[in-house]
Amino acid sequence: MSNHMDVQKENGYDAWLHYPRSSHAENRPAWCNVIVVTGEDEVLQTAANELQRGLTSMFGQQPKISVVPVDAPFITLVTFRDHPLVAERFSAEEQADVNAEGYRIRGTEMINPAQSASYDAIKGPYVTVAGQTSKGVLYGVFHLLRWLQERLDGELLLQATSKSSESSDGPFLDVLSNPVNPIRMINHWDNMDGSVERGYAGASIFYENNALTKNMDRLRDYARLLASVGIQSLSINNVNVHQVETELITDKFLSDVARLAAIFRAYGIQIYLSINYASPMQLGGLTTADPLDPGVAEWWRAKAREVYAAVPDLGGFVVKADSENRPGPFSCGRHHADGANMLADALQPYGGRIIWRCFVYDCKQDWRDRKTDRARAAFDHFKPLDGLFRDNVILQIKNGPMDFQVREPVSPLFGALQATQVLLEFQITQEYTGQQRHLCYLVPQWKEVLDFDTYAQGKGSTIKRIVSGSLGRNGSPASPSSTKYTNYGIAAVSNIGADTNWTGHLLAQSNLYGYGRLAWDPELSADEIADEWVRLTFGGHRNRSHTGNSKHLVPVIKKMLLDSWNIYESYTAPLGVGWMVSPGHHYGPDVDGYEYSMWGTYHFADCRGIGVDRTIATGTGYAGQYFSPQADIYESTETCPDELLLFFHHVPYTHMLHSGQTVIQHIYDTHFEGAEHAANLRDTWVSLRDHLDEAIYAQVLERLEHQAEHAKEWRDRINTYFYRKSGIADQKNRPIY
Ligand code: GCV
Repeated sequence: MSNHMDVQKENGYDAWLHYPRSSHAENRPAWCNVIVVTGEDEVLQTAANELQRGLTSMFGQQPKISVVPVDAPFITLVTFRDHPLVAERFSAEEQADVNAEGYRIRGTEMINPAQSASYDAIKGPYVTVAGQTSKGVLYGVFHLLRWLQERLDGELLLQATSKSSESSDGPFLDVLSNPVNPIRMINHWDNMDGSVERGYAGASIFYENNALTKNMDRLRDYARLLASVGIQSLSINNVNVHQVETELITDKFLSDVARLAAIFRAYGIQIYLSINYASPMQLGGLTTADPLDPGVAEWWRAKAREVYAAVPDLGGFVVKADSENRPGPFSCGRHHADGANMLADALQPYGGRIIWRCFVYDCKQDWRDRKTDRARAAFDHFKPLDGLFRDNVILQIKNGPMDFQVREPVSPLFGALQATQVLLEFQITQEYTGQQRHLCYLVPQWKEVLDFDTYAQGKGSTIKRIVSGSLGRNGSPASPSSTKYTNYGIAAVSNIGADTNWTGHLLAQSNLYGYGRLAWDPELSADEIADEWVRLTFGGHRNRSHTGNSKHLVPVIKKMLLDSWNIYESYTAPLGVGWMVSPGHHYGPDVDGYEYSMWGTYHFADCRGIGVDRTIATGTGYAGQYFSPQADIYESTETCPDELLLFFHHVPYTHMLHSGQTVIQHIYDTHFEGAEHAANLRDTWVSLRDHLDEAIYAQVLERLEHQAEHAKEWRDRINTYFYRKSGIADQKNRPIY
């Protein structure tokens, strides 16, 4: 039950881990009394502590942690290796089905003493959370806590979990879950001065005043959030590595890095450092950073020795090279495989990885030159290098060919690389999708990316299969376990900061949660993930419904989330053309903001039409970077999907869309509707007022009110711009200026 204190301190800090006290705490299953831990491992201890913490919060009674079996119902946390009764609980096949970070959970009624060699005194049900590794057990614990919360919230706490043994046959709980993506990573763009590049939730939680933060508790709480959704890799500084951060790999900061690593290690999270490619010059006083120079390679080998002496389990380095004015191998006339491989060789003895970003393009192009196309750049740079990278190099590729716009096609580089390990890069921070002042639940967008079929090896060559490593590449079947490294997966740019509720907009927590859940299992739907998140976040004292459960809130908030991406898209840049944002900070409408700049992001609107001709026949040829049939689909206006039309084609305003509307009328309609829908989001939230904790209600309302106003600004700027350019009136005669 909620109490006054809970309500007073409610601020969103606990996010989806707030474990509200159950109003049915008396139904606490007997097996929640004791947690039996077999094994000494640090992550296993974390798992036990997390379970204890969650159960105590939900039921108001602290379970005992024991290292020996007890003669009463209990939960046991074990790795298969350490479980004395493992063969009884899970067959060899059942164990083999669990991968390195997966888990099994099984809850059954009492063991038949005849079957049990050592636990023959147990009465009643018991639950086992088991994995090959303690990390698997930790993820299993968070699963179990979700499972319990769902049932408590819905008043569904199964009788079976506390009933007597006689009436039971079969387990009351039986789960097998394996993460689909071996690497599930978060990238921080945090600077040591405490700022966060493209951060919209306050300052960095890692650094302040060019030093490591003193607030280690906050970091630990962040580790909890990440581990609870299966994140196991974390890069802790901006890919734009400035002067001070260059020194993170020196003895000035390595002991701090080691302290950070220890905090995250306890939650099964490996940290990575972004490095400055020119470090041998900036730190080592060398005259070159040429990857083929033996002195440079030796400098990095010595550096790796030093870094790994301080942090033996460092994941490796993340590298942004030759991109947006960062140094890289191009300046020495070398290509990116030369650069990446030289670093990879230095890290190889320690099992370290090089995560090499493919966001490489000419950021000083001439806007008059209509043949140079930024969208082509990643493919043009990296396709020729396919197969040349070491085993411990992974290429990190943004989901689209431009830069995290609200709508872009999927990068063709994923399909094109047939013999190179890849990591997909998403952006959770909402740089171009409302900067956490607008609501934009991004999971539906990410789902579309993951489900996209590249046809690289025929039908079914989806992005999710490529990035998980499960699509055989280069003719050979996929088998990450047969290689030394399991170097596939997903990374995403963090959306958190020092704001109390982590993400600024409380509802933006759903994107962090959703990213983790989707990286674990890309088959989960956007709806399922939203459902989980809303239940976990709005259960208990955060709502004031008389039942204390989130029944009333779930469908309403879920719908707000699920509609929000399309709403945001509808009042911003139309039909996939992108940009139209204020230069620099990227917030708010400015249709020509980037039109005459060097950044390669144009819409080419004139009095006749709009869009970028990226066809093979008459344009930049970008459409030809896809396999057939995608290349053919994009090449023709007849088949190109409406939502990407202006990304691929320059068309007259009177061009008829598949929707049956002209381009110009579509622009007017979507912008009027989009602004209305944004206002509806606010009104819907207002309708929930009586059900919500006051402070939570107010936090979100403030953002939604701003969004509704700002959507009008977008609507009027875009509509007016195109009315003035085209001279074509709105069929419905609505106000345009
Ligand atoms: C970290 C975009 C952003 C930059 C970012 C860059 C990148 O250009 O605006 O802030 O730099 O992407 O991904 O490297």
